[in-house]
Amino acid sequence: MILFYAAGASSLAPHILLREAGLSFSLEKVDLITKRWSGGDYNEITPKSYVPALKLEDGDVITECAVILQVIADSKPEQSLLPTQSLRSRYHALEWLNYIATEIHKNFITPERHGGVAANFLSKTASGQQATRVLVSPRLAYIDRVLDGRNFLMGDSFTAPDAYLFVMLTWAERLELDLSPWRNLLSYFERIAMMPSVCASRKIEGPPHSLKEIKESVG
Ligand SMILES: N[C@@H](CCC(=O)N[C@@H](CS)C(=O)NCC(=O)O)C(=O)O
Repeated sequence: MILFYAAGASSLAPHILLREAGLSFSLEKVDLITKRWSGGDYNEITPKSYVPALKLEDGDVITECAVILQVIADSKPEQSLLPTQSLRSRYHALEWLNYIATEIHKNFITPERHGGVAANFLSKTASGQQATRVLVSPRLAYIDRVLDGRNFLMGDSFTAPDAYLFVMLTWAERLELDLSPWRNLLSYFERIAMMPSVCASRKIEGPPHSLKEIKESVG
């Protein structure tokens, strides 16, 4: 499998899950400004022009983060990265994946375009960042309540939605969204940040793009 990624983007979630699953994979970095990767034009991999994309052994390319996470989890069912014991618990895990994709991930993505391209997916302006905080905060507050008495979204063990939510929380941190009022969410974030698969993935990807330059000049 080949995972196409950009540092710290939503693609970090499948990256973490691939490591948790213990699957063999390689990484290809995509430049989101030029839409190029080491093999050429990224739009030839996916005309959707965004990461993540997962190229399977037979050459088929799967996109959409929430679906890629399911492909990875189902490739190693014995790791229980999505529930296999009952359809009902699987539906609840899918409920989380869909919630994170539509209510959190999408609300983080800025409509701003820098230089005509969506080079950077998080807002770089003070007003854009504030707008993101307003949209995302009530959703995070909801998750904080759910996490009361739970270590992970599905209970006691780490599953695919946790990888996805963790990345969203790194974005909250980058936007200086203070998580400290949400005690459950904060300890959840800190717990996952220490997992070896998470540390390794973040180290390999390196620092995400800076949000500083426009923020400082806009003041
Ligand atoms: N619907 C897609 C959205 C993916 C997405 O937002 N990718 C961002 C990075 S997190 C991206 O590559 N943006 C570049 C662009 O839109 O040009 C998914 O769920 O995977």
